Amino acid sequence: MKIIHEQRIEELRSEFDERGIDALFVTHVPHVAYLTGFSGSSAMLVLTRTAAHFITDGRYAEQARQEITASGMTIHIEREWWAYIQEKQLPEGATTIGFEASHISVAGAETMQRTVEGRSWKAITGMVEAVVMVKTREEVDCIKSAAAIATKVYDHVLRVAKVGMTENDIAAEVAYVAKKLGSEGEGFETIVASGVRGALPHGRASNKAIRQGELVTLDFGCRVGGFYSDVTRTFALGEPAMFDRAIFALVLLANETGIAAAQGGINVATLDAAAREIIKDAGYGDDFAHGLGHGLGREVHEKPSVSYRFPDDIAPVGAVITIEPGIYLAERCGVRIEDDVWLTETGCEVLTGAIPKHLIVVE
Ligand SMILES: [Mn+2]
Repeated sequence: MKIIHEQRIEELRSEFDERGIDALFVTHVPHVAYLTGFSGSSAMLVLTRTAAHFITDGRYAEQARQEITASGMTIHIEREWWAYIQEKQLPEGATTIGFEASHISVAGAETMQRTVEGRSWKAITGMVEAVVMVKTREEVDCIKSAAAIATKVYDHVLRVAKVGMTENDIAAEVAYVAKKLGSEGEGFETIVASGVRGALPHGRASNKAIRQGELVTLDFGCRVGGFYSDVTRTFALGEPAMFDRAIFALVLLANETGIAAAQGGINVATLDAAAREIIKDAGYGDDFAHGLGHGLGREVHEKPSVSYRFPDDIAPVGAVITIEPGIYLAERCGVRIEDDVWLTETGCEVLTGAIPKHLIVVE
């Protein structure tokens, strides 16, 4: 991993001229992790053309020394980062400093610019994102391990689910089993949306009891080595209505069509359209009210956003993205089916392929 951290830093430096900067402050902690391997929750990086300074506080001193292996990286342990940077006159020799405009508060940026004196500033967006979008095999192996846990969790849910259980009961099983199987954390609150609540794309589990014949949409994340899997499956408790089955079949076809179209270098709006067309053609275009997917890695939602909203964006070879079409029908039902895929030159590797996605009817 040492090599990849150094490569990513070199890639960032190679864009300094184009961006009009001669130093970069990386303040988004997941980005710091992608560039250094550091797994703690508080750190920043100061990059110049020739130097790399990693700054964390005393809680992480030992961890930083263990985890940071990139050569040429100086570790600093300090609590008041801006004052320290000013005192040490970092970044050495830089006149224009780029900072991650999407990852610093207005108050934080004001303090930074007031404390670090005598430099000019440039708000930077999307620069680190573009570099860390491309995942290494080791990183993808972590997502695969997280997906393997998800496979077992879903199998467990199908074995214990029964009519009369609440959505919270299901969410509790997911949390318990995932943790027992080695998941480091959930990443987001587990979504369990049954029956009419299925119409809420982000319906957090509630105290609603699940009734006979209802569809249940389960969306949950597991984490291994700092990397997430993000999976949605829809199953039925007892035989569902023919109509619900038809909606399910449509979403499954859209999911499979999206996966078949997924390929490194594809325009995200084109990929979104491939799956969306299936749902649109059937007359449910307005009921699929979100993008097809999103990048996945150290964060549950990363770039690229796989959506019609970003017609200029490309999903590069090496990106891990989700493919998650859904149909949400108010006062009726909802279905979403989500897989995680790693984009290659010729197509994609499905990382969640072991998790059954045909309509399972739990009796
Ligand atoms: Mn997702």
